[in-house]
Formats: sequence, structure tokens, C-alpha cells
Amino acid sequence: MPTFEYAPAPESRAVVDIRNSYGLFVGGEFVDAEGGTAFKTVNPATEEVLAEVAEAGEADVDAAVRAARNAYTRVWSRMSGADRGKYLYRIARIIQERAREFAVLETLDNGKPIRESRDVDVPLVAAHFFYHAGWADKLEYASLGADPRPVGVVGQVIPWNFPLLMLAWKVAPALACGNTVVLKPAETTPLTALLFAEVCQQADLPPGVVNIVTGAGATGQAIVDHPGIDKLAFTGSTAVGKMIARSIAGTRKKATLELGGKAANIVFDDAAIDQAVEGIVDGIFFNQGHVCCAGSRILVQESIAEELDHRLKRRLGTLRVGDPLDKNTDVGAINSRTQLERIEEMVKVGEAEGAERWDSGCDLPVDGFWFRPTVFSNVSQSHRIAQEEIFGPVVSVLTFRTPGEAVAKANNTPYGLSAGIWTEKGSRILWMADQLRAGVVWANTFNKFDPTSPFGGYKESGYGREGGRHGLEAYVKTGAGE
Ligand code: TAP
Repeated sequence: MPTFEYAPAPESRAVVDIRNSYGLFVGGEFVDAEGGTAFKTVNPATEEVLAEVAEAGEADVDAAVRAARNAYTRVWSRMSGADRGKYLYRIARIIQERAREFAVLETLDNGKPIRESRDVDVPLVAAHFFYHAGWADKLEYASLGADPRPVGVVGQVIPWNFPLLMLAWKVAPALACGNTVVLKPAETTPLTALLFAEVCQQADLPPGVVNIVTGAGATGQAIVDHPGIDKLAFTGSTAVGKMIARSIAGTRKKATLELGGKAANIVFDDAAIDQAVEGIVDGIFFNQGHVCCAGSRILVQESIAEELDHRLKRRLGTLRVGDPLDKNTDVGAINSRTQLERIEEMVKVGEAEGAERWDSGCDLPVDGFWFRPTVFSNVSQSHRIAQEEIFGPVVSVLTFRTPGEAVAKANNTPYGLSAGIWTEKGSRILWMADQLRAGVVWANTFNKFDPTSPFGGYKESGYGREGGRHGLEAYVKTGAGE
């Protein structure tokens, strides 16, 4: 099908001022790492080195935990909820004021289209801080239990797919409840967290309330193992989540784990089919499919499978893959070479298993890390591409005949993070939502996020909830406890 030609509409990167090198943010200041080691962060769309970032070792993590403890004991846990709320409102407003800067920086460091960082990530980040600012002085009315009090110093480790948004999901509730934090962003996407550190300075947040230590897995492990951490909040892969659960077993540390997913997006024969196609596109090609709750398995009722296949592929032919800073771009760059290799490997596995591979055939830029929107059909339940997370722009299509079969297939995965249902029938939506073992079920939509709504998984997708009133629970202790 012919597609419209667009003139390029690149967002200017002049709005961001990236330093050559960054230190760690500890006790309200940027400091050098003790060992003096650093790593580079690159723009995945061009492979250009954006900056050098300090790598925190155990001594740096220890300094950050001590700064957080100091701030907790002396200032933050003693402050009234209303006063804590004022800081959170201030942070939210500064993020809104600097929204364009954050969006461009996120797109440069992560590879996601500017359309998404500008219209989804950054507005949701501000919304999370506004929402939790509102809770700060109302915790005793949140049905959390008697006398809700902060837990203490919280260690937070986040992934690269929504770098600033995952920071907001972690930092906003922790601070609202009176905790202080030591956060590690992912190695490939540290820059917006470091810009957030500047926002903390601009908001005059008391030093040590937020500490940001950059580094790779070993830095994350040092946070997990530090005896001064009272609670851990982790988002990332199920494999690392399991390691963390093992590391803290037998300690007094509390933890919430937000892990992987393999969501079913279920399309019934009475669904508005073009809307369902848009929902599928949003479900798996949003953020290059680097989404834990991505609708990576389409379950389509057999009678409309052929029509859906035709319409979906026609639609995918119109997706624009390329320069993430171009406002016309639908699908940006894969976040890293490592992730691209993982996707390529899983696609080879799918072909070897006998599934039928199709891709949109679009041109790809020469430099950087790219993958075409890809559809696998003739997939069966036992295929690895139907069971394992690919975390890229690749979707597997399976069919079903009855609602019962759809439920059985949707639930047949080690994960349980999200699911989608497309049907005109309200009673079927309610019945399905009741049967599906998924933390979030969307009906006639997909990938909708809101700070007021709890998010989290069942089974190997982890435990604990983030967002909404439920998300506060992990950040308080109640009753007569110590
Ligand atoms: P991971 O390798 O698990 O990395 C997540 C974070 O943990 C990163 O900051 C990582 O550091 C750090 N880390 C790695 N090894 C660690 C260790 N031994 N101890 C402590 N921290 C450690 O995941 P990823 O490949 O970056 O992200 C993709 C995965 O995250 C997918 O499976 C996806 O489903 C999942 N995810 C889940 C959600 C939710 S909400 N459930 C959201 C986003 C992503 P480095 O990156 O610097 O190595």
C-alpha cells in the first residue's frame, strides 16, 4: 500500500546541554566515584557517545546509603506530610517546565521516538509526582493500617526501557511516604536520572533525600546487599529479580519486584477490527516492544484470523521506523547492541521452531541498532517465542475457538503481568477479566497507564504493586512494629 511521504520534522537537540562527564549524585552534590572508573553512554540511533558516567563501587554505594540515612533521620522522616508534599509539587512543576529538555534527552539516550517521550513518558512522570504529592499529608486516610510510618532507606534499581518514568514510579511514592532513596538507573540510560538530580537541587530538596548512583549490575548488587537498606524496589528481568529475592532471603529487607511479561492480546470475532489492529500496534510496537506488559502474543478467534492478519500487515507497512528525534517516527531504535542481538536470536529460534516470519520490509538507517516490525504466525503454545519474553518489536499470533480456550492459552505462561480483550460484549469482558491471571487487564484498549491505577504482576512477573493507593503499601510500616 502506498504511504504518504513526510518531510522530516526533527526536534531540535539544542534544548539539552549534555556534559562530557557526570559524577554520582550523593548527599545533594555531584561527586567523583571513589575508584575513578567510568563508562560511556551512547545514542542507540547513531552509536554516538553522549557522555562518560561514573561507575559506583561498593564504597560509593555505602556513601550514598549513609547520606540517605542521615537525611532520613535528621530531616525527611521528621518533616510533616504537608511539607514533603510541597517538595513533590515543586519537583512536578519543574519537570513540566523542563519537559522538552527531558523528552529530547530521553530520546537521545534511549532511542524511543520523541512522540512517545514527549507525549507519554514525561507527562506521566509529572503526573506521578503530582499524584503522590497529594498523598503525602493524607497517608492516615489511605487505609494502609494504623499509624503509617516510613520504612527508612530504600534501594531502587530500574531498567532502561522507561528510564525516567521508572524513576518516577519509584521515587515519588517513596518520598511521599517519608523515605529516602538510593537509586541506580540502567547502564545504557543514565542521563535523565542525572538530569533529575539537577531538578532535586533546583527544588532545594534536602541533601541526601535522593541519591543516584550510576553503574552496571555490580552497582545494583551492591545496593541489594548493603545492610543499611530497609526496602528494595526493583524493576527488570525475572532472572535478576530471582537473584535479588535469593540475596535478601533471611534478612529483614522488604522488597517489591516488577519483572517480565508475555501478555496475551485477545481478539474476539465481534471486535471492532480496525480498533483492535490499532490496539495490537500500540500493544507491541510502542517503545519498540521494550515494554514488560507488551501484548506480545495475539490470540485471535479463528473465524477472523485471516482478516486480522491481512489488516495488521497492511497497517504495519505504514509504520515509520527511523530517526527517533523526528516527530513523524513511530518506531525508534533498539536500546543497545546487546538487546538487538537478543531479539535476533529469538527470531532465529522462532524460524527454527517452524513459525512463519513476516516483517514490514521498511528501510532501516545504516548506523545504530534497528529491527523491523515483525509478525510470527502459525505459532503454537510450546514454541519458545510464545513462552519467552523477546522485549522487541516482534509479535506471535495464535488462534482460539472458544472463550474458554482463549483463557487457557492466555494463562499458559510463567508470567502474569497484563492482558488485553477486544470484544463488543461487556459480559464477556467481565468474565474474561475474572479468569485471566494478570495484574492488569485492558478492555478495548492497551498500554494505558495512570498514576492512580496500581500496576504489578502475578507468578514470575513479580510481587507488589506500584501506583495508586496500593503502591503506597510497600513504602510504609503500620501498627506497633519497630
Ligand atoms: P535487568 O538485566 O534485570 O536489569 C534491570 C536493572 O537491574 C538494571 O539497572 C541492571 O543494571 C540491574 N541489574 C543487573 N544485574 C543486577 C544484579 N545482579 N543485582 C542488582 N541489579 C542488577 O533487565 P534489563 O535487561 O535491563 O531490562 C529488561 C527486562 O526488564 C525485561 O525482562 C522486562 O520485562 C523487565 N521490565 C519489567 C518491568 C515491569 S514494570 N515489570 C518494567 C520494565 C522492564 P544494568 O542495566 O546497568 O546492567
